[in-house]
Amino acid sequence: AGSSSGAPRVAVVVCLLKDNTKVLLGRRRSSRGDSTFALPGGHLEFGESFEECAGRETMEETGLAIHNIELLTVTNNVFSDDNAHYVTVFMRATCVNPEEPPRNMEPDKCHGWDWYRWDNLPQPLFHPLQKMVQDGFTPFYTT
Ligand code: 8DG
Ligand code: MG
Ligand code: MG
Repeated sequence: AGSSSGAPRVAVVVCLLKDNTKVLLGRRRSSRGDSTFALPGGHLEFGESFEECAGRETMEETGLAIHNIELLTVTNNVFSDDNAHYVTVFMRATCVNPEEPPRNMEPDKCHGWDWYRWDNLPQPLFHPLQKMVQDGFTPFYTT
């Protein structure tokens, strides 16, 4: 809400990978992209690195500790529904404890988290993520 008609803001979101085939998604409760499936993530805070922000937001929202945090790509996103503009930094990471289930730490902002195969993603996806999928982007490790 705060960014309406203001300067572009920086968001950091995390492709949290499981078995190098699945990502963690949650259905949003928000005026921006309500009911769409999105990655964990949020606003970059003053002085933070992308890696620090990825780890902090993932912990705040899912209770999961992450590592192997790496930069994937950056996209430019203008949200017509509430006139917001984000530069979105997409990171990838894996769980420190692969067997630990995600917890819905912010139930006012999310309906809950689950793992989804990239070749069977839920619909509708949050628009910035939908754009990436349409462009053929994948977050996984290649050998
Ligand atoms: P914070 O107060 O915790 O910092 O913010 P938040 O409540 O967690 O914000 P958010 O909406 O989850 O994330 C900030 C913005 O990031 C969001 O409004 C638009 C942008 N964004 C994307 N793609 C994605 C995505 O896949 N997931 C999330 N969570 N945000 C995304 O462009
Ligand atoms: Mg957050
Ligand atoms: Mg968030």
